[in-house]
Amino acid sequence: MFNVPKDADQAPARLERTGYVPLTGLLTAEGLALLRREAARLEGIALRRDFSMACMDNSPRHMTTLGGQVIAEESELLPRLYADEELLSLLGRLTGQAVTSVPDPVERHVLNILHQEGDTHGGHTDDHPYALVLFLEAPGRPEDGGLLEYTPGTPRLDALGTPAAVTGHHHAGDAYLLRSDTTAHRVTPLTRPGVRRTVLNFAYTLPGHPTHPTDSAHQLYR
Ligand SMILES: O=C(O)CCC(=O)C(=O)O
Ligand SMILES: [Fe+2]
Repeated sequence: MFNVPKDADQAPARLERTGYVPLTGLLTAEGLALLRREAARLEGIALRRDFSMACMDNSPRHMTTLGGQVIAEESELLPRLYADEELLSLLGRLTGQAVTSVPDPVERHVLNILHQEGDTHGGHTDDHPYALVLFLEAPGRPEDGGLLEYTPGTPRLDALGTPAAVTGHHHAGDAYLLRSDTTAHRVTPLTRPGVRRTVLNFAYTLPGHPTHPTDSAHQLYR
């Protein structure tokens, strides 16, 4: 399922410095094919969301989502992969910390699909320290949008869209790891029809890490 990144040992320092580590080609070709089939099946029961997230500066949500609680009922593969020992050990190496699963089933593993022109996952921080985002479909060119934008060293949403923010383009089969509770982040709008961006987001926490739950996940993944 996973190719071990070559520079995994440099990841903890990079995460500490910037909050972000790209994991180019993390998924094997077979792993990507398997996850794409699973996501296509689950998309049939996913729900369209179009609203502003009040607790995140009214940032926009225009996307189709499926929450972890539904995924746990409908998918055997995704909960198994989320808790996979090999994956947890890789995440331990990449973070330099003993990451564990998050208690809230809604947030553990979610499916996010941007599939219409203008679709965007607006600015926010996550409730849990780490997000592993796996790309199953992605726009081929940065001009098509769907870029990750994040703000090294700050959770301030108003730093998004300023020179302090950094963008990253990813291809299907790529992934990234984000220190997602203390780094503001968003996905830029798709700029044309016919372009799709599908990700799985696996959330992880640390032993004894305080949770500061917001209502945002439950609004997006009802
Ligand atoms: O799709 C992405 O790259 C980010 C997803 C995300 O931030 C989230 O699900 O909380
Ligand atoms: Fe996020």
